[in-house]
Amino acid sequence: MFFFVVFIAWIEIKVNDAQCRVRGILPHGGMAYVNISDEQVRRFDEDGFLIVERILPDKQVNEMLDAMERLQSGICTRDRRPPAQRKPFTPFGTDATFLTYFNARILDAAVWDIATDRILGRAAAHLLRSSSVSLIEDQLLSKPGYGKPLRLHQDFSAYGFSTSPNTLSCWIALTDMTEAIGPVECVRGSHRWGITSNTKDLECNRDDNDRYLAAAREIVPHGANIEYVPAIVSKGGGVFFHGLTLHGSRGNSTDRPRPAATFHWAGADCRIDRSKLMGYGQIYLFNGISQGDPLVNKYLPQVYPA
Ligand SMILES: O=C(O)CCC(=O)C(=O)O
Repeated sequence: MFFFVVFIAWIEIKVNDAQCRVRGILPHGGMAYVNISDEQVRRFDEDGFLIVERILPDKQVNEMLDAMERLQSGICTRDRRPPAQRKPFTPFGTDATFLTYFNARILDAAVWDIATDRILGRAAAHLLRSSSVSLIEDQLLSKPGYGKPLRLHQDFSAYGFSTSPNTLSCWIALTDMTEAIGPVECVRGSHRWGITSNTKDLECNRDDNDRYLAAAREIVPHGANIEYVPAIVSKGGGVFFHGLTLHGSRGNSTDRPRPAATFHWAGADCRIDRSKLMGYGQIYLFNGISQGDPLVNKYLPQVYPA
């Protein structure tokens, strides 16, 4: 009888594990089950991005949405800024295109826990083929109903302080995506096209396709196509893309806001060039990192191996 009960319990655990994997969560309510296969790494190498149907389970999607609401009301649950930096915070951007809370993890405990998750870090390290990764940025962003496009750009242009472009971004939908709501879209293969100089002022009018495409037209190799792939995923899904992959988002042609989150990691070969930090808004984030050192400190934690 005892062995029969143990056997039934074992079967139940296995069935629960399998169901969790199918639903994209870890067993027993844990973090996202993002398990990147070698085939996905190969596709990422080729395309410069990888769309993943499930990155965060619903519980974490809701936690990120709650955190965004808290920050909009000026509430932080865990202020990690140095005392001299503890000023009221405002989002970056405009009501017309989108509003972004940069580095929300420094202000909100729930965002910190999700952003620094080891499972996500492991996926990032695998895709970057890096022995380790550190988390260098996160964003909570809301594109409003009828928000304007955000033109094509490379995230590496924001990381001039890194000696290597071996960085990875992950954009996660916090609501279900349709083409009409303006999901992020990536340009296939553009991570191999070099670095655009077209980096300023990403806002763009809805009908200004030339402006939307400017960065891609500057660096697309002769004869290559500019092929966009939108991340049309359900909430919790998203896309990993390389720091040099061109991406942007078209206008939101619905009346619904389009919330999303991003996490950004640096590979082991990324070192700091402190001479390029000038103009960076939150310079304390690099406290204690000496010239030429890895991009790791208490604000930019190494999340894999943790
Ligand atoms: O959410 C978007 O529309 C674009 C976000 C983006 O491009 C970025 O965070 O670099």
